[in-house]
Amino acid sequence: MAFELPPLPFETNALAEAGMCQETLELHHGKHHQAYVTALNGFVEKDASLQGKSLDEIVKATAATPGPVFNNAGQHWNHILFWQNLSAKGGHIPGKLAAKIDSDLGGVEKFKTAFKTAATTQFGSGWAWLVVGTDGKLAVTKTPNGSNPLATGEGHVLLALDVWEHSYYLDFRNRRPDYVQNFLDRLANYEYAEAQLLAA
Ligand code: MN3
Repeated sequence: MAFELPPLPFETNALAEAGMCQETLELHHGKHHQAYVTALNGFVEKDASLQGKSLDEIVKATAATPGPVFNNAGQHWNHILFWQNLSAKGGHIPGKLAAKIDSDLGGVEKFKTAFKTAATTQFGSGWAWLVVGTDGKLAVTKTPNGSNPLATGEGHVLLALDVWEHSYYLDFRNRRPDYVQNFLDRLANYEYAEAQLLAA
């Protein structure tokens, strides 16, 4: 069974007022994410050892020797999460997640500073993450290119932010720090993150 591009959980124009325009979402979801899915399916078709494996299994199986299969599988995995992490009414941190941020990361402002530092110091393409680690504590982390906390074993993802240029160039040009701040304050779906925390 081939991998498929999941539909966005909102219309492509839904986030425009919150800082992510329709053209960004049309290109990012319809072209970039689709290209990862198409490439991954091409590799699976030609490699019997990948057939019948779940996406998680392919990411984990290829993480030690990252090449084109890992890159495209990782990017498919990452973008599935990313779309769930965006909301037109984002930015509000609900109580249970806020309490966990206070106890593990020293408060919301320190969390946002740490996340912004991770997202802006990821040189070149990559991702920033809020995870609940194997020790049960929240942590902010970053990965290059298509890698992710599933591949690195750093824990269960609560929030994912794409910092590839294709994610922000139409809306923020070269200003990655502004894109990250806007995500944290207006786009981040912290309700989704809290649900992931409670399920972890
Ligand atoms: Mn992307």
